[in-house]
Amino acid sequence: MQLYTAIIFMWSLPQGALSHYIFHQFLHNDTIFTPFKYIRPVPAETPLHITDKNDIRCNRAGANGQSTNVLTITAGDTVGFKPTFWIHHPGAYAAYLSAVPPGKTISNYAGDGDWFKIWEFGTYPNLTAESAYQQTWRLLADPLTFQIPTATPPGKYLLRFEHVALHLASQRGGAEFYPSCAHVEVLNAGWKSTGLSPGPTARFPEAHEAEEHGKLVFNIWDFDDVQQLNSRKMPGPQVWDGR
Ligand SMILES: [Cu+2]
Repeated sequence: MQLYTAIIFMWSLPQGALSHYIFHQFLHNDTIFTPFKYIRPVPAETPLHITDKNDIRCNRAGANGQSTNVLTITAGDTVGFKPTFWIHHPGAYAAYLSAVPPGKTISNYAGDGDWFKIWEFGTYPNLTAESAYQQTWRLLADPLTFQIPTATPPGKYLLRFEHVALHLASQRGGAEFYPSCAHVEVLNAGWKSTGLSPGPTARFPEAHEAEEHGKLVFNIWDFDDVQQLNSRKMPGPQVWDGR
């Protein structure tokens, strides 16, 4: 109980009292790259709020693209994002792809097009009201890794990683966003079009602005609501099923 109280206190500290974090290192299979290699630069660790509008796409200046590095990867590969500091805010994680539209380059694409979700992570499974918080939320300094779906159409994409911190989300505007965008070109030799585009898709910040109660305005300190997050009431659209 003492640890529980200490953690709540820490999460409740005013901004600036404790470092926040950003996701600044990209991972591909067994390699972790240097900060901002393949990831658009992020100028500060300060979290974003829904009022930050278009910056929610790729984090402040990153929305306009500055990195010229594009990493070539293959559908099915493992990729990941590593934070600058241990993640101390409970919340949800997701990764999205958005194809660079015709007439744009990967560097000048602002991320204002359609995104489809390829991965998400909420709480660890089998949550009970008695679970310790470390066993409920993923709160580590390790990279978060996931797979590029094997059915991903080949092409150049912005790969958007997002952590939505929910510790202050019991009030509208309280959710904190920690997005980062990587530049990737996905190869997929065996790919055949099904005639369908990956989806459902969403746009940012519109998707998050429209999230109803229980997704972004959400009291994680109410265990009944935590149970709902555990049952996949996640921010953003459904994960693409790969078809
Ligand atoms: Cu913080």
